[in-house]
Amino acid sequence: MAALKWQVEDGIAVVTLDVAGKPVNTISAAVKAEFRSAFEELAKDASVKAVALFSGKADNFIAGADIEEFVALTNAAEAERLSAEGQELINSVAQLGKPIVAGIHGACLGGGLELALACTYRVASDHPKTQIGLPEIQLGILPGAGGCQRLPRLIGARAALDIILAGKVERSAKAFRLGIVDELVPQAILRDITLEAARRLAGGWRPRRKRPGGFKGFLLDGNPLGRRIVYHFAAKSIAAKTGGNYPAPPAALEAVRTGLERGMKQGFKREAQLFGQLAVTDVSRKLVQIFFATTELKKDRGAPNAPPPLAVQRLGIVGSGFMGSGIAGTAVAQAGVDVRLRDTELGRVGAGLRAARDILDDRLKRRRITKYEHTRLVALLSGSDVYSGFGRAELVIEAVFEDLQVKQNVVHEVEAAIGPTAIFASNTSTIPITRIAEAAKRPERVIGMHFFSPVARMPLLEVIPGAKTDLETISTAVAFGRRLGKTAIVVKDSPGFWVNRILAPYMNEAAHLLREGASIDGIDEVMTAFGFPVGPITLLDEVGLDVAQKASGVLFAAFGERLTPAPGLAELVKAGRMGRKAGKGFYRYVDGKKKGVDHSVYAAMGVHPNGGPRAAEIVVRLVSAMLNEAARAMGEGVVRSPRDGDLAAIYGFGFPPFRGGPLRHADDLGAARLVADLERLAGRFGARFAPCEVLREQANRRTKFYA
Ligand code: 3H9
Repeated sequence: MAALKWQVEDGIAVVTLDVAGKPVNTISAAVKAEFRSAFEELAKDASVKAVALFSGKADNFIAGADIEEFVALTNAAEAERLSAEGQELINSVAQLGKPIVAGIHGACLGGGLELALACTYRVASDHPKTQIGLPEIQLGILPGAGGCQRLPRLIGARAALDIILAGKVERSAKAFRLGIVDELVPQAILRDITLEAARRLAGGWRPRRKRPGGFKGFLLDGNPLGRRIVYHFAAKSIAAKTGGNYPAPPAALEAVRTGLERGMKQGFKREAQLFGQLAVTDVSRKLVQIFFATTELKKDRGAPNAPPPLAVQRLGIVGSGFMGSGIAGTAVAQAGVDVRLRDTELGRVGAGLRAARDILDDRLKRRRITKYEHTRLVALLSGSDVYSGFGRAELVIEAVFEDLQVKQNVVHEVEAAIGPTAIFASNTSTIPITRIAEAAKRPERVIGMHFFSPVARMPLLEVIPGAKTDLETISTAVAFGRRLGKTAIVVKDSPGFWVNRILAPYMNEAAHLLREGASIDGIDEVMTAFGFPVGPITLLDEVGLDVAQKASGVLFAAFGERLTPAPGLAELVKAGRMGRKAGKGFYRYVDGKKKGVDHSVYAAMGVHPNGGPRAAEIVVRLVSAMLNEAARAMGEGVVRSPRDGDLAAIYGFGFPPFRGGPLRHADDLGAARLVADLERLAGRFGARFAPCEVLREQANRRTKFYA
């Protein structure tokens, strides 16, 4: 079926793109061919004075080039050709000789925005679903259909690089402020305003654009000398953010720079060459795998044959501390549900509500929501020191003190207050859900929802069914987590679940390295160079040393010697060094900002930095410890698939995405090599490195996690 249709109304050709059988419009080879012939005809048709381009999808304009098509490419030359063809098509739009107006509602991304940028005028709906941007960098490529040329010319080098180099996607209001779209209108009048603009353009009117940015913009964007400063700082920022692990941002900078300094033609050529090189890199392949794995997960209900989820409109939260208030604020901000927060004292309830409101205030400040939305959402937050209002909640999440007895008491109290089908979720990080559910009258409605801190920012949610949890409870917890914007991964009810389990040996090993004379910042630097957003010692400070200590105690009790708690940690916790939240941990914190290493920690731990093991050994020990535990836990079915294990590690603690996740990385290293490394390490450091059965078997049979 044709994806493009058009009819001519009063001299305006109204073109609609609607790729049949797909939830979103993408630009595939077939769609390109249709565009080409359509635009040829429109150019020739004398009755057509202007064109208005719309999408036929309810909430999507164009999601970009078809990613499936470029992952099928096998060499750089083919990929370069794909980019050049994309540029040609979009150039033919720009050179149609008749004005074209894009009426944008829904995601307008990648190649979709590149097409819109070639139009004469852009009108966008102010709907939250209208997201505009160039996310290519997130896939390890660059905007390869002219985006690196047209966006800087439209909004200036600085603003364009800000979007291109980070792969940013903005709401339409921001895109309007930046000058990417010319008009911002309510969705209801998008069509009329777009057609009106087309009519005015047909009558000879031309838009006058003043580039935003004022005099500073002129100094930096408007002349070659100023732009050199912009390129210099962009290159510095790329190096700091990517540590040289991602080739796409420097390549995109080069494509932009070539175009601005040597002209569009040279710019297009370089853009296509660089696109070609990037599209076949291992980094891009890994990032694309993550995109498809994440997309696939969105459709997963969390268990085979799980029924549709319950619709959650009212949420009860017990415990108004840091986690409870974080969940409350996030639930209101993301899902717009009614939240009732309950704690034992009204003072605590008030503090929790204020903290939840802070999340909404922050969104308002960053212009993610309007004042009107803010007022509406704040009104959804309420609290009490009793369970009033819980009777109407479909879901209750507890975030009280991490103690089995306390949690069981809460189950008891909550069950007395809620309806018979309501679900009780525990935000525990260490206590088995099945034990918590032992106190429940309806254990089938009890589940774990392990959020990470700070809730508003951390993208992962571990969903943990207990032994008796029913399927609807699982699908409801998963679906609600997704509504909160989280990547929800179902994990087995076993100690540490997935994330804390595979982090434990990694954190412990970091403490062993400190004992052997490695420095705090030395370890962190080596691991950020490996690709983690922060090193293991900073991570300990972020998580809280007391929290880490508690988790490692639980894991030791469950798994014994190989997860013996990190040496020296207990002394630090005793001395009140809990990490960032206490203002002191391994690093110093002033007004919430991380300062340098607190050198007195070495003495407190009774260790002396003396250079310690070499960087390569630090990496091998830390990474092998984690991969070994991940393989073992995978073998025990702690996660349902390698996909889930990898996504949880990437979203949970930032396992380097360009390495694809711990299990994908283990596959890349190969089980035989990993086993050999682990045996060598076990020989030197003891049984904690003994390779697990899963890896041994893979080495023997030459198998992998991913087929
Ligand atoms: C590009 O444009 C390169 C150019 O610069 C140069 C070229 C020369 N391709 O996420 P959803 C599928 S690179 C193929 O669940 P949502 C997706 O896999 C591209 N398929 O929906 C899923 O398939 P299925 C730059 C795509 O409403 C279905 O659509 N663009 C593509 O939650 C529904 O997806 C991007 O990186 C695609 N481009 O979110 C944008 N996009 O049903 C990537 C989607 O079979 N896409 N699919 O499982 C997104 O960010 C989200 O999908 C979007 C919708 C926000 C659009």
